[in-house]
Amino acid sequence: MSPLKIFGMSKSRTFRVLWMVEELGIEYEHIPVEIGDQGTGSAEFLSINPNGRIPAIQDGELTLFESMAINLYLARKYPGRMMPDNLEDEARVVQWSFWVVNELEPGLLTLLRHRATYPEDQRDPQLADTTERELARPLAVLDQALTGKSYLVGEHFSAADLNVASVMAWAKASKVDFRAFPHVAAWMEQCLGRPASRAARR
Ligand SMILES: N[C@@H](CCC(=O)N[C@@H](CS)C(=O)NCC(=O)O)C(=O)O
Repeated sequence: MSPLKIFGMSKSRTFRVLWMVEELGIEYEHIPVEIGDQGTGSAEFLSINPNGRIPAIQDGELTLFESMAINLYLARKYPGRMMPDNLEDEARVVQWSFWVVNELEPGLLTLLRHRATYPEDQRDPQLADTTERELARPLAVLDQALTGKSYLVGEHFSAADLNVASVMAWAKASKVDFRAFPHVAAWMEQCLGRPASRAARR
C-alpha cells in the first residue's frame, strides 16, 4: 500500500502534521506544496483541498484537510502514546486541540505577522502589543493547566501537547514575554526541543 502522503511546507501549519508523523515513527511521503498559484492554488491541489490551504493528507482512500483533524486522526490510527487509550483523556486531547485554534491561534497569527513575517513597513507595533495583552488570559489558563504537571493530559507527552505547542511556536517566534507564564515557557521549550519536532522542521 502506498504510504501516507503529506502535502505542504514545513514552514507552515504542515509542521504540525510532520511533527506528529515523526513522533509516531511511521512511513510517509512529504509532497512540498507551496502557497501560491503553482501550489495551493493549482487545480491538482484544489482537488485535494478545495480550500487551497496546507496541510492536507491522503491516506489510502481518505483525503483530509485541517491540521488538527489530521493530527487527531493519525494519533488515533496509530496506537501508542500520542492518543490516550481511555475516552476521558481522549476527550481532553480533543479539548486542547480545539482550545488552541480558538483561543490562541488567531491572536498569535496577528502577533506573528506584525512582529516577524510582514515586511517592516507593514507592521503595526501597537496592534501587536494590544494583541499580546489580550493573549494574557488564555496564556494564564495554559500556565495554570501546566502548574505542577509536565504534560497537558496524563503522565506523558501526547497529541494535546503537540497540537498546542505547535501553535505556541508562533509565540516564540513573535517574542512573547513569558515572564508571567513560567510553566508555559518551560513546557514549550521541552516540547519544541523534542527530536521529532526538530526533524519536522528540516
Ligand atoms: N485551519 C487550517 C488553516 C490552514 C492554513 O491557513 N494554511 C495556510 C498556511 S499555514 C495556507 O495554506 N494558506 C494559503 C492561503 O492563504 O492562500 C489548518 O489548520 O489546517
